[in-house]
Amino acid sequence: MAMLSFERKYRIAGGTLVGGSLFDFWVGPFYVGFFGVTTAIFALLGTLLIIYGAAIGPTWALFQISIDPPPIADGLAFAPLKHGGLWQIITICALGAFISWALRQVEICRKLGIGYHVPAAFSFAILAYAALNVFRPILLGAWGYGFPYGIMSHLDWVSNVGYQHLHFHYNPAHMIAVTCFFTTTFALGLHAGEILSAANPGKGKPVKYGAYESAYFRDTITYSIGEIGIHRLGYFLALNAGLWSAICMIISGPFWTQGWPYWWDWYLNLPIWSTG
Ligand code: 07D
Ligand code: 07D
Ligand code: 07D
Ligand code: 07D
Ligand code: BPH
Repeated sequence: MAMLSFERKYRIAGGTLVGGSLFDFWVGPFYVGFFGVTTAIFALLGTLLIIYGAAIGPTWALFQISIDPPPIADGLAFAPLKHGGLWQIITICALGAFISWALRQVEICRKLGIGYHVPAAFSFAILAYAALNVFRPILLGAWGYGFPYGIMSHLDWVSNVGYQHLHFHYNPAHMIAVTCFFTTTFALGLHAGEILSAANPGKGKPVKYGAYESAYFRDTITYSIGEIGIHRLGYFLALNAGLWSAICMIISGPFWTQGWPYWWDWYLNLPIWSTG
């Protein structure tokens, strides 16, 4: 693959967190690094274990393959390989691969001399995964509360856990998370549309720039958040989508055991309704 002259300039030694210059090289376009090696090991092992789990399981139908966690009765103990042990090792591999991937991103940032915003954002996705399959099961006392690794089976899990709380939409942290997801898409729709419209003004017309973009939003909604502002807003919304998702699940079970509609009883119990 052709290398940009810019890339040649920045492909320099140093900036690694671990391993010094040992893995400080590129293979084609890929930076390797110590954490590239650990990502590859965890990812390969985890994937092979999923394939092994499928091989000893009942089906090769892609959508039906499922590697299940141990039964809830087993608590937090190590499980036999065929009864949840595979799920436990795959979970360790998955966390190892995700965290290694984030640390490799940190090393790339250090080489480029840029901030750590991307790995910081990815760590919110890792947090959401860990909330579901590490923190929540530990708080509830059994690995069996984690979600299974299967395309359809993990959807069954989401639905089941939702209905265990009667009506999951009533979870207030879920509302905040959904609002953040909807608003992130909303903001990206506006921002991407705006940039594309300025870059594509029509055949023969000059490409437009920032002042036009701001003027468009001032005309439409009286206010433009600005060039840097829209990226700060997007970052804030996306990170909060991940954060409030993690929160909405950590509280479901460990801190609120009833159906979520009952949480709103505080509203019905406000003294204001019983006066007069
Ligand atoms: C587009 C980046 C690329 C990623 C892709 C996914 C695998 C799985 C493994 C066969 C946006 C690669 C897929 C590595 C192969 C085996 C064993 C990211 C993009 C293309 N889900 N989920 C999907 C995962 C959870 C939910 C699709 C992963 C939670 C719902 C895919 C995780 C809850 C729906 C998938 C995870 C949940 C899906 C598309 C981990 C709440 C759908 C994902 C590790 C978050 C949709 C059949 C996508 C679907 C879907 C993967 C966790 C809910 C299979 C890896 C438990 C409601 N999920 N998911 O585009 O079509 O992500 O399902 O946390 O409707 Mg899921
Ligand atoms: C419709 C908004 C249009 C807004 C307009 C503007 C004003 C002015 C003024 C502020 C489309 C209005 C402007 C009023 C205001 C001022 C000054 C946006 C619209 C024109 N689902 N589900 C979706 C997930 C489940 C169900 C879409 C996930 C359960 C139904 C999206 C999960 C069951 C419908 C989605 C999940 C269920 C949907 C929503 C997980 C419930 C829909 C986004 C993790 C038990 C809706 C077209 C959207 C749809 C829809 C996601 C679960 C039911 C893909 C992630 C299993 C009935 N779901 N869902 O559509 O498709 O935005 O609508 O479990 O109707 Mg779902
Ligand atoms: C932030 C742009 C500004 C918009 C704002 C919303 C009103 C309603 C009316 C009290 C991203 C203004 C609110 C005008 C006031 C009365 C009677 C956009 C931003 C500030 N929903 N929905 C919300 C609407 C649908 C679903 C919140 C509208 C479908 C789920 C808000 C429509 C389905 C959840 C809201 C619409 C669905 C919400 C935050 C129209 C599938 C939540 C919205 C006209 C899409 C979340 C309590 C947001 C929540 C939420 C408004 C349609 C599902 C009240 C106007 C029928 C699962 N919806 N919604 O951030 O907290 O949008 O609910 O189509 O969890 Mg909804
Ligand atoms: C967990 C993914 C992390 C991914 C990582 C990377 C690889 C590598 C390699 C491609 C967090 C993986 C990478 C494997 C791949 C290559 C090369 C992201 C994660 C680390 N809900 N709900 C959410 C809505 C309902 C329920 C979140 C909407 C029903 C439960 C979001 C609706 C009931 C859980 C959300 C709706 C219900 C959730 C998901 C509508 C079911 C969760 C986003 C419209 C009957 C989950 C932390 C997320 C959660 C979650 C949205 C409806 C139940 C806010 C829009 C009422 C049990 N719901 N939901 O978390 O919060 O992303 O998880 O009705 O567990 Mg909900
Ligand atoms: O590099 C990236 O993107 C190109 C990083 C990434 C990110 C980043 C990255 O920088 C950021 C900022 C985010 N994701 C942000 C977010 C959102 C907000 C915080 C949030 C909504 C989200 N990501 C969600 C998701 C989802 C959802 C919703 O389900 C998925 C599927 C992803 N993100 C996926 C990804 C990857 C494409 C990439 C990324 N987000 C991280 C790549 C990575 O970690 O690579 C190393 C690991 C492997 C190559 C494979 C590991 C294999 C395992 C060992 C075995 C599989 C186990 C797994 C648990 C099975 C699951 C089965 C399912 C059917 C349930």
